[in-house]
Amino acid sequence: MKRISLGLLFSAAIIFTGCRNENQTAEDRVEENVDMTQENEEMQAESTDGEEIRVDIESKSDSNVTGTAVFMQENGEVSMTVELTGLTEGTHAIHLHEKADCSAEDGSSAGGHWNPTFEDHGEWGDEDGYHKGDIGNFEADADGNATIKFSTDEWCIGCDDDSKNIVGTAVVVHAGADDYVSQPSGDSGNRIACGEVTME
Ligand SMILES: [Cu+2]
Ligand SMILES: [Zn+2]
Repeated sequence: MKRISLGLLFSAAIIFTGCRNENQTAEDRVEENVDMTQENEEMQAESTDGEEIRVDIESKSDSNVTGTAVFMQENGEVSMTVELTGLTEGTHAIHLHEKADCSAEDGSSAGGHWNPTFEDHGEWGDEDGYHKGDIGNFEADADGNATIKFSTDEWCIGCDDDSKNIVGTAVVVHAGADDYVSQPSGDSGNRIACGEVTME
């Protein structure tokens, strides 16, 4: 009998100590998470996973170009699908511009390229820099149609990080191709279509 109760007491002591240690570790973990949330912008981006924006793209500069853009955020990445009709066959540039304002007949109201990180214009991913709106060039087929797919973890939809949040920009399609070199916008010609990226 004596042996058993001693044994029980011993086990109870171990369990008690065990619990205390676990609690301390859990508290440490919570503190670590708070630090990471403050420093790690990607974790903030993940918090807007599931957000989706549908954009109507209207013609500009007397073009016949219309279409839609859909942006969706999943696993900290934003995917974009743009469908356009009414284009001339060949290469055209598409960018995000800095203002969700397509009111001007020539699309100039959308401002310059969206460039929240203050870099030079360039080809997406260029080590010498590029705008966060520098999506690049695409091809329209002989019928004037094009589907453009793009995805990146350098954007988010509505997160707190202004260097990633695409809400408040505009999708702009150009008459010509982006040369990826000319400043500040790649010499891409007239703005022939525009769509405001907003969360109504
Ligand atoms: Cu542009
Ligand atoms: Zn640019």
